[in-house]
Amino acid sequence: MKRYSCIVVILLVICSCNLFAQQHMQTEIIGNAESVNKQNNVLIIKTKDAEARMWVYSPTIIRVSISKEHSADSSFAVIQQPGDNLDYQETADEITIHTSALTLKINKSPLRFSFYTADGKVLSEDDPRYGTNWQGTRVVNYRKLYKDEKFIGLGEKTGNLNRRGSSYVNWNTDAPNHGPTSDPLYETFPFFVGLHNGLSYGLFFDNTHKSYFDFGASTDDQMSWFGADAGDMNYYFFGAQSVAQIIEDYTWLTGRMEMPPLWSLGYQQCRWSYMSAEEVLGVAEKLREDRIPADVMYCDIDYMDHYKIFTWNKETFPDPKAMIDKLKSMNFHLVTIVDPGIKIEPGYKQYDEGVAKGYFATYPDGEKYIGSVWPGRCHFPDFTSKDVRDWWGASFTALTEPGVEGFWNDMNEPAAWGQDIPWMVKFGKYYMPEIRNVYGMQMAEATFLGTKKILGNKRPFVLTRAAYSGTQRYSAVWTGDNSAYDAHMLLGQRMVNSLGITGMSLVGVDIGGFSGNPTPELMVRWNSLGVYTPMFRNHAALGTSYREPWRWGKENEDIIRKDIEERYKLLPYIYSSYYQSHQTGLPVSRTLAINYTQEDSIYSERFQNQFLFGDAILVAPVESTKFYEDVYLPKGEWYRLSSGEKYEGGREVHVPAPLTDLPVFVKAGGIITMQNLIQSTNEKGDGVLKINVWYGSIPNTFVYYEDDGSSYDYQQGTYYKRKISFDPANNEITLSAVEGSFISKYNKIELVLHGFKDHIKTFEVNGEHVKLWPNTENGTDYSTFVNDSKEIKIYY
Ligand code: MIG
Repeated sequence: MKRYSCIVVILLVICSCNLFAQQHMQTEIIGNAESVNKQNNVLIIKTKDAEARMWVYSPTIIRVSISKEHSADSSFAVIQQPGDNLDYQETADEITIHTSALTLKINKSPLRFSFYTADGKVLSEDDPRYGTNWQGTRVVNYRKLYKDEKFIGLGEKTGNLNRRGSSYVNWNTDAPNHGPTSDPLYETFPFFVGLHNGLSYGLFFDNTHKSYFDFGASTDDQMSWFGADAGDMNYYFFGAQSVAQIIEDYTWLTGRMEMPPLWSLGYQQCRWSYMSAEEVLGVAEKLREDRIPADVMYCDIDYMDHYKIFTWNKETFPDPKAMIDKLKSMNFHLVTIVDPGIKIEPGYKQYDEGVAKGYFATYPDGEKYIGSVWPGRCHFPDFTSKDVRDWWGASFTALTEPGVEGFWNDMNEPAAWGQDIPWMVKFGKYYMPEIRNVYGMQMAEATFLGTKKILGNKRPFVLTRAAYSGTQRYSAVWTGDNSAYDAHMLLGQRMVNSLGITGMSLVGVDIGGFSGNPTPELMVRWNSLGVYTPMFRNHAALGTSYREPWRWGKENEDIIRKDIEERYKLLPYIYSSYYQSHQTGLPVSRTLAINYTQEDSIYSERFQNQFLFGDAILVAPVESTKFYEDVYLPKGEWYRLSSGEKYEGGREVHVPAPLTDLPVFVKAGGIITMQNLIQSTNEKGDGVLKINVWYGSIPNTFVYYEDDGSSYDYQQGTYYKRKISFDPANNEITLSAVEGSFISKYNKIELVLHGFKDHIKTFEVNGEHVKLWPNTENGTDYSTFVNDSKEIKIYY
């Protein structure tokens, strides 16, 4: 009884304190410009209580940072510096910053910011009444909302492609049972693209605190707003006039992915958990035996000794090196999981070292924070410190020495049972609320840079669950614990497409659904979609039914095999698409909003899951219970990949969608490089590169890219790159001279022409008549010639 009354008293005190705080939590408005001055490349405007700073990063990127204190100015996401020039004009009422592409008009009283194109069209403006202000430590920006305005982006978020009328919170969270509307999830990407009046702009709110985005959901559709619990109103405004260019600018600012190891693009087999070396090897052997192409096996948490990171269970995995050698001899690579929590156990290396060096998160008085996760009671490394990251990175020798090449970072929201690490816990100089959203990214950075160093000239593969803007520099992501039902499969696809807008190209979902048990139909359908998912991984939770391809009966296994085979045939195209991500930031899976921004139908709930896979392929996801589907084909002409059937776009079509044939289309003029079947990316294959071109009336180009798929030599020019151009007006297909010093593994080229029949008059390769063969099976025409590195001109 005494104890209870004590609690009641404490509660009363807390409540009244809260009331008191609320009464005194005023809305502070930003006020008027009182002074304006330029210091080098930054324009500084002071109001009574705040200060706004502006920098020009490029003609299409202007940064605005409004603060009451402007202490340290650092970013986890941004890797660029502002330009060294800034032009502005000042009148009695207004200050104007101009670039060749963008105008920022700043109203002085009250201080408001509005962005225009260079020719004066409104892109986006502060709400004239409220603009930026504070409520306590919370900083908020209210913006005008235009009648026709749509919003896309925010990365891994549930809900619709068009985020108008929805609101979201960024607070990295372990969300094991999330559904199609849950929020927040594991990752934070505070970047969105606004679209209205045929115009586009992007906005990146670089603030790591818990943040909020409301696209008219809670304002009677009068304003949109975003803000954070604390920190500065610090945003980058992007004014490029295409979604693709905005993505290019955003990834210029926050970085792009390196070339991934080719093996990571093959089929990946995972499960929580394959419990022993025997089981891992058994699954790998069965994949080979059944001739299911595959490249990757995983070890989930049970390979460890009592879940202690950087250890192996001596009973179930007695000789990791022997196991991995065996896997390698079968052309498999191994990925192992690591969690951040370090078990409290004197004598355990990482625990002893971490304690000795003070590498763990603490309470304000220096006492080490303890949270419980899989290993039991744990401490958590402070990944915001470079020393800690280096230490963590170097610890991977325990995994790399026996031969692990892929590193899966889980539970890094960070998750601990109870899911609410107290706010007063400190990571170096940061309190929990400021660091939570970047913790996973910092762990991924440590893992990537550490393993890269250990592996020498070999590319590591890193996969992380939690992330923040910029994570594409270090790691792939997956969408966490999804569930085995159709709506979740479709949600996953939207999240993959949305992550692409925010710079994450190498993205996967658990094919088959992590929680629950898929029906055979769902498994088959989801696997067929997995072919066109940037990272293709089959994974399942502890206690669920087994998901491997042979678990579904012979007939279904045959469909699954055929689909995985298609993935392997497409790898020369997929790998080139990753080169595009590496070069420009454009993702491999692209919401149609990137290329067909102005076609309204693509935002409808019926078609919003569709996407382009690379430049030329359009995929329409279909539930496992439907065998016909309505598909919206954007303007232009399209061919069904499986049948060659031609469709006029700019309209919806009703097409068959049996489990054996997901609706996949190729754009007229599309160029797709393929290879003949291999069982793993380690296999050399038959040396034939198939260049497929689908006839169309509009010229097109494709950059074909190849390198050794595993080293960093490409950064020194050891790659093979050529531009393939299709020019229907001149009846020409040209392969430019090869750039780079890499020798292609394909010594022959097979050119496959789809739908060209009526347009072929002759067939010449570099001026010489060459035989063109009709393929009666699929109606294409093909010809084979030597893969010469000089320019190759084909005339038909
Ligand atoms: O508390 O390592 O999302 O992919 O299989 C669950 C076990 C921990 C969550 C991951 C999931 C993984 C599982 N992990």
